Amino acid sequence: MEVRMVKVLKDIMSANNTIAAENSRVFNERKVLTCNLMASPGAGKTSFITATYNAVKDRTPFAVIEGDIASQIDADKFAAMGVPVAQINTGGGCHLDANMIQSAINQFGLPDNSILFIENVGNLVCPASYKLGEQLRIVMSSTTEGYDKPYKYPAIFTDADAIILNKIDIAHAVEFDFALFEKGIRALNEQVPIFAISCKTGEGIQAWTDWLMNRKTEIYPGA
Ligand SMILES: Nc1nc2c(ncn2[C@@H]2O[C@H](COP(=O)(O)OP(=O)(O)OP(=O)(O)O)[C@@H](O)[C@H]2O)c(=O)[nH]1
Ligand SMILES: [Mg+2]
Repeated sequence: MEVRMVKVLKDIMSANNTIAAENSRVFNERKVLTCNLMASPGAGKTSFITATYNAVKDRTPFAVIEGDIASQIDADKFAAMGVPVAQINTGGGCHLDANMIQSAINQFGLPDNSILFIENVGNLVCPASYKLGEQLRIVMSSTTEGYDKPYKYPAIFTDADAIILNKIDIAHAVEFDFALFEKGIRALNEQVPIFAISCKTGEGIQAWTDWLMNRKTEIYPGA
């Protein structure tokens, strides 16, 4: 009997890209700089968004969309700080998609002219394939994961707009190899800026937020 191949994945991606383009149009109209933050579970995504918020909150409105398989633990942290936040629970799904973001942006007080951080589901594989309408794709790795993540999960690092290396305060204890990490990144993405930071000590946060605020001014001059 003949086997019929069904091109479901292509259709899913095409539908996702259409909605991502609609999201992008909304973000541009409202001058919202949207950062899609992708990393492994526990790399420090929530800590990083918190450190970024604390560094820029006097200069820009700020909002967060949290993506998790379950729970609203991370969203509760931002709500407690007074940050507009929406929680998406994927119920098992390993990534956010553009449709989820479209629903979320209509359901919470996303301020105009803001920086919107989307904390994607902790995973270095699936989030790489799904555009959300973001302007910046931020990929984080942490020293405790080892230097080899760019070699093992190349796709997510290849089209990143910025790479964050977190937990440098404990790099020595886990014998992290900075040179091999950077070599792995450069083989995939020659120009991407790499910010080595510690959310615990605050090291590197200023250089990162200077870059972020400059990108906001370049993308939305005069906003
Ligand atoms: N030493 C050290 N610990 C950190 C740093 N950043 C985060 N952590 C710790 O790492 C753990 C995970 O941090 P989170 O910010 O919750 O990580 P996450 O990526 O948001 O985790 P999930 O949302 O569960 O995927 C917490 O215990 C943090 O205190 C850092 O720079 N240095
Ligand atoms: Mg988190």
